[in-house]
Amino acid sequence: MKILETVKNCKRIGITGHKNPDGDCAGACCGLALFLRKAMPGVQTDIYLEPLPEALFENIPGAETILNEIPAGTEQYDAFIILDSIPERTGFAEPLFESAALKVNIDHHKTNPGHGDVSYVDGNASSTCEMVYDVIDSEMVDRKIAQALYVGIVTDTGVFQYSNTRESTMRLAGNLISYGFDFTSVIREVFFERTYMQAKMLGISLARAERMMDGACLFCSLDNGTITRYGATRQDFEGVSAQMLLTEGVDCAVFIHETKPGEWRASMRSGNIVDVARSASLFGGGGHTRAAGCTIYAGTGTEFAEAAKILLADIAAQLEADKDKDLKG
Ligand SMILES: [Mn+2]
Repeated sequence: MKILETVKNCKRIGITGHKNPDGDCAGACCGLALFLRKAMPGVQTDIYLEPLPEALFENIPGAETILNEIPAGTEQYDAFIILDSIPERTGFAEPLFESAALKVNIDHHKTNPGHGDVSYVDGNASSTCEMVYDVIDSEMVDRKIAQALYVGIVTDTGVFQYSNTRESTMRLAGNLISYGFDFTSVIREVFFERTYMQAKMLGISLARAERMMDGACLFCSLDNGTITRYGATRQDFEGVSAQMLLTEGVDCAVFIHETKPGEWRASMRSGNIVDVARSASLFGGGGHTRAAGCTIYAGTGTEFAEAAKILLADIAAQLEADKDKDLKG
């Protein structure tokens, strides 16, 4: 797929990603928008996303042009592109996709069946940013586009440590840094640096985490009372499950926090065995084999405990099945 062919003759193009945008989603939206604005100068290209965390806003070129709401009187788009997401997860911009003349969907989540008139889904791609690089014309890439896409690759590969990192991912990253942006500070600010509140919430989560399944699973849940007492919000828990996974002997980390009363967000990471996308799908969630999430609606503590039991039973079953496989050689 080449995006310029797909959207040729379009005069108004809209782009969005998923709710609670991360580096890949925001980097892909901005990178693609910067390219389209350059390649199709007479065309209006708008980006719709929820407000970005500060580190992403500061490090993704083009982020200052993101619209956080639909301006009054916005007309139908000739083409509307959803990146790194399915339509249901896009949030406030979804009606713009539904009403667009041409609907395009580009995503690397293997659970996405593909939506719209033209879709490009590659579950093996490290990131949607890697796929965006594929669909744009490489000779038009500049330092800003390169940096936006680099942010997404760094985010979704955990700075090239996750198993979704391919040789082609490294080659592309090498190509992107040749445009000369300050990749050292990009990596630090986008991936490793935490806000004070994030550091605090990480500390609390790690202190409360419990080992299960002979130490192969690390589990932590925080209820809304605890979270509001500290004044934390969802973004303050970014990276907790990934950090939990770095504990010796752990193959699966499950971090669940109650975002608002009765609504629990589960974030899961795994090392080599557990397919957390499968476990997340039990509650209508999804993601990748090694990183996935879902939302659990449970009004009472008992309801939540029951739901958590179902999730953990699936993880235990997968670990058990792997053990059997080992025994059989
Ligand atoms: Mn992604």
